Amino acid sequence: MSGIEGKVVAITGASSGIGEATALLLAERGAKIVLGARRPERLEALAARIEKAGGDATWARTDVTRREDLAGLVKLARDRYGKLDVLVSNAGIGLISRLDDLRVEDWEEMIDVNLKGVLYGIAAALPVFREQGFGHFVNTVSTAGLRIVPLQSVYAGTKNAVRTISEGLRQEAGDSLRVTVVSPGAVRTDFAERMDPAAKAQIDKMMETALSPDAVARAIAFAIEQPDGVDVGDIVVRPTAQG
Ligand code: NJP
Repeated sequence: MSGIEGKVVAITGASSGIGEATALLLAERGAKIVLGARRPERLEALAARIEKAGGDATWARTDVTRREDLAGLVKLARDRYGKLDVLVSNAGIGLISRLDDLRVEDWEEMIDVNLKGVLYGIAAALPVFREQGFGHFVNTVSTAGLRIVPLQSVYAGTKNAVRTISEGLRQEAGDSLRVTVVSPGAVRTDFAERMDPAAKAQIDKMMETALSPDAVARAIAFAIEQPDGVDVGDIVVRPTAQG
């Protein structure tokens, strides 16, 4: 199937920022949306907003650090809509800091959410995509992995691990599945909220020229709307002002 109309798209990290903007854009263009994140009240409100605008959405509380939650999200898509066309693994956290600070728990949390969370999504969706004979993985990575800067090394490492795994997945996927990584630059979202003050200062500076999350949503839509045989592998969307 080409285009976006009628596609069933599950999105992790759908409760805010890029995930929320992607859900709204794809729903507006006729996709059926399966929303996942940990804050149910936000998912419920977003699903209601989509339905009020004439779209179709459902949701499930999904913590991507729990493998069974990803399995549940994929199952919800199939139970409710009969298939899953696209899994957008977008949930991510950026607990950036200097390595000297030894914030080992933050490192582990980023590995659990940004890396293992994507792997659990692959584990949940790949058998389904194989059985269906079609499917598309879209993974949100980062320009932090393209231009490595201080404070962001562990975050960038998790994102580049996903970049590497996505390329391996693409090569193993064969001719019926698609794999896309999207690297946002600075985007105005809640992303920096949990950062410590020194790290937040670095990000706040970048936020002065940050993009609206819609810019990344449009890139994701571009990858999804391509005809079946066209696999958009890698998209970088950054502000023109970003160095
Ligand atoms: O940030 P934010 P973005 N299980 O904080 C969810 C990447 N990125 O939209 O669970 C499930 O508004 C959280 O939901 P909740 C970034 O690395 C961004 O900017 O309800 N979900 C929320 O919906 C990330 O991969 C920038 O708290 C979990 C979402 O993740 C993606 O863009 C730059 C979760 C985060 O939304 C979206 O982030 C860049 C869990 N355990 C890459 N933990 C940027 N904004 O500048 C968190 O290069 N979430």
